[in-house]
Amino acid sequence: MNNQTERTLVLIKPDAVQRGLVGDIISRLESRGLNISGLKIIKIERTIAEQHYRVHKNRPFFPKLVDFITSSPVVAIVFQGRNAVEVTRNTMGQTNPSEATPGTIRGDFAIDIGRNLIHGSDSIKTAEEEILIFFTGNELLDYEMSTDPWITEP
Ligand code: DAT
Ligand code: MG
Repeated sequence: MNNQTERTLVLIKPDAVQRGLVGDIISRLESRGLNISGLKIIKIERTIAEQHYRVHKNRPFFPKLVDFITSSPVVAIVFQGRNAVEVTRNTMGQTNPSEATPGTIRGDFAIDIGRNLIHGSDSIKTAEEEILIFFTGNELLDYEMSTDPWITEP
């Protein structure tokens, strides 16, 4: 990883898995030019969900958020690339899908804030912390793609 490369955590949430949108969502981020460093399908345990969403623990929606994210499998992915955190957030769209711009994942496939399909880390620091919750070091690969120079100017 060069010093401009970032990693970010994506969770394809239970609603997206159940609706068969996993392929679409991965495809959008992959087509954007991000590379997959790690990927797995998991059922999140409650204590892990509470840790992942701990910044929201005093918000009224916290119990429902934890119920939802633990209700059915999620696909956890670490995407890697230049500005991966910001690029992923922009590709996801606004938190509330009814405000999300068409062309974004949430803006194209969702209407309810409680069913917004995808999680993406909101900063480089948060990404580092969140990745550690879901992946061990040997589950993450750092490799070159032959297309990299066609995606980012060296
Ligand atoms: P994001 O997922 O865009 O990073 P967030 O970190 O502010 O958004 O909130 C985490 C999740 O919590 C979000 O994806 C959906 C849920 N959530 C946020 N605000 C909410 C609200 N006002 N009512 C219900 N659920 C909410
Ligand atoms: Mg967030």
